[in-house]
Amino acid sequence: MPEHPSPAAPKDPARAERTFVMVKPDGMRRGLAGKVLARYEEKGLKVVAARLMLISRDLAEKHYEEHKAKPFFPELVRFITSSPVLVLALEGRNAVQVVRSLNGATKPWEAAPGTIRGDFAIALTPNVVHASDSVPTAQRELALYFRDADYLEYSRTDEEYY
Ligand code: 3AN
Repeated sequence: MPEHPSPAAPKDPARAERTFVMVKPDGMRRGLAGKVLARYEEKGLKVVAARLMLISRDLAEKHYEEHKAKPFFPELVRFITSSPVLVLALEGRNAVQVVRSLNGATKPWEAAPGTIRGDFAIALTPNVVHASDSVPTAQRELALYFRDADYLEYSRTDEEYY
């Protein structure tokens, strides 16, 4: 590994895992996007795609497909479409697991202090962030929000440490 990899340096496959992250409507409306993004960046994950968007009802139903039969499904769809969200593709070593750890438990009252939900959330539906729970889920969710052309290649100056 060269000390200063050039932007054209071949990508290390171990660092190529990608995950999908969303700063939910509550996170955006509370002005937490910057703090949330900083946690992923500081950990060593690279933003490779990003978009501020209002999710359509159709997309929300696809996103939460696995919860379709659950009683809280209508509330999930209503909430996620209620205001713009920031969607991100993050890349790095074990990106899926790293982001889940940084986010903390789904139920914010179970989320450890120091995690995003542990520090910033107290209720269940507005729990600031969503992130893919496995590599196959990440592939499915990334495909819902991003096209190939949305991913941009660059190297971070601190990449030698990750
Ligand atoms: P995560 O977002 O941590 O992957 P999931 O996929 O189990 O959690 O749930 C999706 C979202 O549904 C959660 N982020 C949370 O906002 C909401 N949710 C999960 N369980 C419930 C529940 N029992 N009642 C209301 N909302 C829930």
